[in-house]
Amino acid sequence: RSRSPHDARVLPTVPDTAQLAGLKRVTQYYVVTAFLALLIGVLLGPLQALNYAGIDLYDNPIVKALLKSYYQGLSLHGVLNALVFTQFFISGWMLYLPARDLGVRLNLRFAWFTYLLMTAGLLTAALPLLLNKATLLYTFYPPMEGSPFFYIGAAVMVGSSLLVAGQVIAAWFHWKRQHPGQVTPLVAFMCVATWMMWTVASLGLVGEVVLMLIPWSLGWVGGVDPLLAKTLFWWTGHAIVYFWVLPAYIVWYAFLPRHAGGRIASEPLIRLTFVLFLLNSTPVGLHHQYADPNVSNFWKTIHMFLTFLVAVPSLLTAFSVAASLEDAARARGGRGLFGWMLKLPWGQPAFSASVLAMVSFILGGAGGIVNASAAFSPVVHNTAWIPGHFHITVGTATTLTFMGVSFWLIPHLTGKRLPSVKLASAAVWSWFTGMMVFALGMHWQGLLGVPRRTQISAAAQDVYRDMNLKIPEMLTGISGMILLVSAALFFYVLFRMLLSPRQDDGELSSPLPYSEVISPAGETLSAAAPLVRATEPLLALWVLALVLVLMMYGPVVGKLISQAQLVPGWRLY
Ligand code: HAS
Ligand code: HEM
Ligand code: CU
Repeated sequence: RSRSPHDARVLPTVPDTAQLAGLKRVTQYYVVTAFLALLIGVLLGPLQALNYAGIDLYDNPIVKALLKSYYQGLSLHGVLNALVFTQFFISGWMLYLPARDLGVRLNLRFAWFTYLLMTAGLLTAALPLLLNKATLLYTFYPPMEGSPFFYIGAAVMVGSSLLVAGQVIAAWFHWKRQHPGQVTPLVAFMCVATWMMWTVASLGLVGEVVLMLIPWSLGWVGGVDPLLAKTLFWWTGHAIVYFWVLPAYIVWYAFLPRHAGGRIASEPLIRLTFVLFLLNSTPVGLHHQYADPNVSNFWKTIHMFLTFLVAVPSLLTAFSVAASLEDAARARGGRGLFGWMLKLPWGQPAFSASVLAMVSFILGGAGGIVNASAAFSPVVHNTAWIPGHFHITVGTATTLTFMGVSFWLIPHLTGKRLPSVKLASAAVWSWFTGMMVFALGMHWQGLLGVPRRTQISAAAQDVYRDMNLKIPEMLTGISGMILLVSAALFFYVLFRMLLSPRQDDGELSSPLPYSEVISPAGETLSAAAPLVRATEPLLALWVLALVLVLMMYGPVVGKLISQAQLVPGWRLY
């Protein structure tokens, strides 16, 4: 078995114990804040699933006391789950990993400042959400208008994530200066590439919120151009899905093989995958806008082809991680074309969470390619199919992977112990089952023409009378109940773990699960393969990514700016 340079550093160099303890603490704050957001966000999900089963609980006195409307609940659900949970978890995860992998000393004051700023942004945006003053859904399309606090809080939150990006990229530069001619270690490479991608991707949203929505909501300008705002939103809004899923890819590539008892297939291939995401994640956003006027079909078609292209690094991931799993299973004595799968450690929650997340993502990814096809889009756009798609991408591929990570990361950070492998396993399997049933129900309803973002349970009974909706409605309702049980199991395990006494510093009892590599990248650039050398200059590739986005979005945004028509805001809630 060949070994990667990582193996010598299974516990990568740590500057000193105070630095390590501080780094672990700030990471823990990020991760716990993330899961608190998920807890509230997820509790609203079953109500929505019941809505799509034709059961309206929004008149129930308890629900009514908490939520003014279906749409207030849906706004909270989307923002807390998709925007807050992900960003906080990722900010902690992708600060800690590269710092450990590079063995660099971070400025912890700056890390705490960033965490506090992000939390202040979160609270500023949460207040109007809770007061029903920002019931705009998580996409906050104008001319729907909310409290300026919501936009300001959102801007501060996203801005803080860019500070984390800056700190990690700066740490990498520092490492590069100290290690001339060396190949960046794999995990750090993946983190830096992801953060760089996010800096390019977030420009659209930052422009929209800072230049348009904040001045408008403060009354400094009389109106807003809805299509320009929406276009800038999706500049960020597609790439953000890779900001959510690439941290899960890091788990699948770097740590899952270890959980399975196998090896990473190829480091150069992984580096290629992340560079492709850096270059191609952003200039695809128009696939959310096929139905919008005043954007030419020419650019929509270009973005469609670029979308198909950005599926390629995910396909590379699928085959390469499958190879790792097969390697693991055969090492455990697995045989046959498919029989080897039985030898995988399905009862280990840190393993099963990632693999079940990946299984859901096979279907989620296939659905994404349907959505991206301009010919199919009119059938599925704005229907229940779309929530079906993204609950098995962000709602499972990302969320279930992060849940699985928490089972070893929290022991690693805090020196506490996972209280029950059985309950953690039950949480994982029930989440997977619940989301697969949910996806079936929602995709099916979507094909029958049921719209998304609709309080369908309160609509006149005969609106969809001609359709045979009974079975998919039932599936959706049942899935909501399975997911409620699953969430209860997961949060029970999580809080019992967090509230248990600390046993040690977590370094030996729950080390970072680095894996061996079949084809490593090597340590020095001069001896490395051409693909390794070509992927190492991330800064140049980052500039190229920026140029590509400006090429693919410049003409579209330029035309919208030149034809801008400002309209006043609406409050529909
Ligand atoms: Fe998407 C809408 C297209 C990926 C999330 N997407 C959404 C929305 C969200 C979302 C939240 O083109 C809704 C936005 C809204 O509110 O309006 N999506 C795609 C495409 C991909 C894709 C082409 N989406 C994601 C990911 C998400 C996400 C990732 C979150 C994390 N999506 C769209 C389009 C729309 C859209 C349109 C707009 C729809 C509309 O009309 O409004 C691709 O990136 C997917 C590529 C993925 C694959 C799968 C690779 C499989 C892997 C697992 C392998 C498994 C193994 C396990 C090895 C090709 C890596 C084996 C197991 C053993 C036991 C051996
Ligand atoms: C929307 C259910 C967990 C992210 C929805 C909708 C349903 C639902 C039925 C569609 C509402 C509509 O279109 O009117 C659930 C259930 C969950 C769950 C039962 C588990 C208990 C999650 C998780 C995430 C997530 C874990 C992400 C991490 C979203 C987003 C929306 C949504 C972004 C779209 C909101 C919008 O359209 O503005 N959810 N969900 N959900 N969900 Fe979930
Ligand atoms: Cu997209």
